[in-house]
Amino acid sequence: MERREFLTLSGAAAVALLTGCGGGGGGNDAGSTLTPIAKSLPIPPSLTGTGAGTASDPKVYELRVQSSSHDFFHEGKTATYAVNGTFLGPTLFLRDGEDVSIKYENTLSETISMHGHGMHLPANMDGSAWQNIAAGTTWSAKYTVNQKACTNWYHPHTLKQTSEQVYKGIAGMIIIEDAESDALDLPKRYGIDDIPLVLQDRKFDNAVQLLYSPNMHEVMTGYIGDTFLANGAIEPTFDAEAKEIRFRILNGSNSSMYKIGFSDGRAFKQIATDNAFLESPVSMTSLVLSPAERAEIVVDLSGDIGKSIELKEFLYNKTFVKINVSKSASATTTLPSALTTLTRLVPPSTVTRTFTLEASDGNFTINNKVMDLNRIDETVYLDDIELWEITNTMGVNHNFHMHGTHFQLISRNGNTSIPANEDGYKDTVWIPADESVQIVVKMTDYTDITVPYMYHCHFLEHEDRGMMGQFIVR
Ligand SMILES: [Cu+2]
Repeated sequence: MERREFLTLSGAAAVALLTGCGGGGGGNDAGSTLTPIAKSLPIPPSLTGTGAGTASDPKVYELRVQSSSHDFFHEGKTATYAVNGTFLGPTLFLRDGEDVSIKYENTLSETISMHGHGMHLPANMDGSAWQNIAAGTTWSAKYTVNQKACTNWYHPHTLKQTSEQVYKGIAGMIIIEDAESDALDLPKRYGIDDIPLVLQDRKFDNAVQLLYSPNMHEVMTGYIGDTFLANGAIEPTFDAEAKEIRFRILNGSNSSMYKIGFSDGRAFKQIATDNAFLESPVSMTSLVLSPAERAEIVVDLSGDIGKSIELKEFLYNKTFVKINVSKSASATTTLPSALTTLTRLVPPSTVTRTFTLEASDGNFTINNKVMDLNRIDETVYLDDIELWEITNTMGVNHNFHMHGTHFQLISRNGNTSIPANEDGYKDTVWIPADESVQIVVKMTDYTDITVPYMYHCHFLEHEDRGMMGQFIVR
C-alpha cells in the first residue's frame, strides 16, 4: 500500500470517526438480521486456584484453550475458541504476594501464546511470542503476584495471529486483590455487586459464524461489527440490587473505541484505571476506553428500585447491558472518598525515548520499523526514571501498551493537565489521530538480558501488521 492511499484512507477514517460509522466492506455482516438469544448477563466462573500460594505450594490455575461452540443467535450455534467454556474464559482471582502457576493447555491445532496483560512479572513469564505454546502442549506462567489491586486480563499474544485468536473468543479477566482493597468499603460480591464486563463487538456471516475478514480500510480504522457483546452475550439483562454496583469494564474489542455511559445520562464514579485504584473517585457521565484499557466504575442504584436503565455505547448507539433494578439491597456499601496513594514519579526534564506510530508500504510501524522477534529495539536500565514520548502521525486512532509495568501519563499533546480519570497507573493509553502523549516509565524489579518485553499498539489489526517493538531490561 502506497503512502498516498494511506492518506486517503486516513481522510475517510476521520469522517467515519465523526459520524460514528465504522465503514464496511469486509464481508457481509449479517448480525443485525439474526435473532439474538435473550440472556441474563453471563458472569464468568471465578477461578481461585488450588494450593497455598507459597513458593513451594503455589496457587495453580488450570486453563484449557479449546475449540468450542457458543449460542449467540437462535439461528444456530457459532464455532468459537474459548478457555474452559464456550466463549471467553473464567475470571482468575489473584492476591498480591502470593505465588501462582497459571497453566495454559493448548488443545487447539495452532500455536498460541497467553499473555497476562497488566501483570508486573518477569519477562520469561509474560506470555508473549517468546513463550509460544505449540498445539497440544502446556505452558505455565509462574510468578509472585507483585502489584496493587486492579483488573487485568489474559489473552493470546501470538505473533501475527493475536487478532484472529482474540476475535474467536480467547480472553478472560484477572482480578488482583490486596490488603488495601480488602479494607475499602467497596462492592466486592462477585457477580452480585462486583460485576466483570468484557465488552466486545463482532461480525457474523449468514451461517451465524464469526466473520473475520478485515479489508484495508477496516484494518486502518477499526474492524467493528454490528453485534455488541457483554461477556459474550447480546444485550443481556442484569438484575441488580438497589445499591452501589461496581463494574470492572474491559474494552476487549480488537480495534473499537468505546464511549460508555448510562441511558439516562446519570453520573457514576470511576474508581480505578488499568493497574490501580485512582486516589479518589472521579465523577463522570461517560467514559472513553480504547482497546485493552480497563476502568472500574461504581454507579449508585440505591434509589432506583423498579427502574430499568441501560449501559450504553454512545459512539455507535448500542446497548451493552440492560439493567433492571429489581432487588432490594442485601448488604450496603459506601464508596470511600480516598481509595489509595499512588507513587508519582518525577520525569526527567528531557524526553528519554521517542516512539513514532506510522505506516508505510502496507505495514504498520514504530519508529519506521516493523516488529521483528530477532531485533531488540530498546534497552532500559533497572530503576531509571524515563520520559517516553509517543506520537501518532496518522489520521486514525492508535494506542500504546507496554508490558511488564505500569506508567503514568505526563502530558497529552503537550498539555500537562491530565484528565482526572487518567491520572493513575496505566498500561495502555489512547493516542488520537495526529496527537502525542508523554508517559513516565520505571522498570523496578525484573532484569533479563535474553528475554525482552514488548510494547505495541493494542489495536490488534495494527499490532499483527507490525506496530510492535521489544525492550530488554538490564
Ligand atoms: Cu494502532
